[in-house]
Amino acid sequence: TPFFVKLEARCKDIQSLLCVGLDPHFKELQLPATATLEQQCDAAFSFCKTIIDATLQFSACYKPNAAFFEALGDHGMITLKRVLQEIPPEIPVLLDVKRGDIGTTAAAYAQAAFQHLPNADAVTLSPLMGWDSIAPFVTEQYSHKGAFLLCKTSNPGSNDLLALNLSTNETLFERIAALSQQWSVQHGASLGLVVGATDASALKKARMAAPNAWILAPGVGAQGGDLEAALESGLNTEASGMLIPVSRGISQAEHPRVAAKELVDAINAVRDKIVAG
Ligand code: OMP
Repeated sequence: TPFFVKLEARCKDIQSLLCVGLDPHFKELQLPATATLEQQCDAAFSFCKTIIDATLQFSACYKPNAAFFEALGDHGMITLKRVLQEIPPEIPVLLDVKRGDIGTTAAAYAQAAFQHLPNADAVTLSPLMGWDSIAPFVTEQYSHKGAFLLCKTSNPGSNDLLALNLSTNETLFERIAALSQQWSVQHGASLGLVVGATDASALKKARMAAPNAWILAPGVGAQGGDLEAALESGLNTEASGMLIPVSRGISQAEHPRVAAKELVDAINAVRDKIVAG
């Protein structure tokens, strides 16, 4: 099944655009500073499993960030694999790796993601090196996989480069949005965009440049993004086409299940308002 077909089916099935982040920050594992790597891996696994179990019925997609597992060394990758095995097969998994390199190297990164973690359905990528750096993740043997391209990220530094004006009278991030649509059509690739929920105006512009793209909009919760404004700017004409990833906003809540449900309800309230016109 192509990635976006699987994602759309899941979103419809449970009426949710919430993407639950699995980011086992060391600080959240409640371990002493002297904990061994093995203890950290065990705690990271339990942390993720607790979040998965609490949010199963609300999660359209899970997004583990590979950084927190790579930080745990050899055993970290095994831990990541174990975490992915806890996710039921009908729920898409977006592996957050933010790769971007020349084609041959990108092919090795694609293998690292999809060969060794077969439950990963899609990845995050930096598009700044162009189509040949993206192709290995979403064509040929991986043509059923998906990729979200960093377009206008949620962090303050995203204005340093991504918001610059080009001589073509558009910003760099708008060019990325338009290019991703072009690549999707030209190569039959499943490409979405990452546009931070911290910048509603950028979301509006990215949506205009890529009317059909799935947009992943991080920044709700710990980074202070305005959920309603983000949705109003980024949803497509069918009040869909957007995933809201939340990591700390769920993991640090007193009751992750309640936090996830409240997020889904808040998202759907905006969607209903849009549908009602
Ligand atoms: P919280 O702020 O705790 O919800 O975590 C945000 C997650 O989304 C982290 O895993 C980030 O790496 C990721 N993220 C951003 O915060 N900003 C971006 O622009 C892009 C991503 C991402 O690609 O997911």
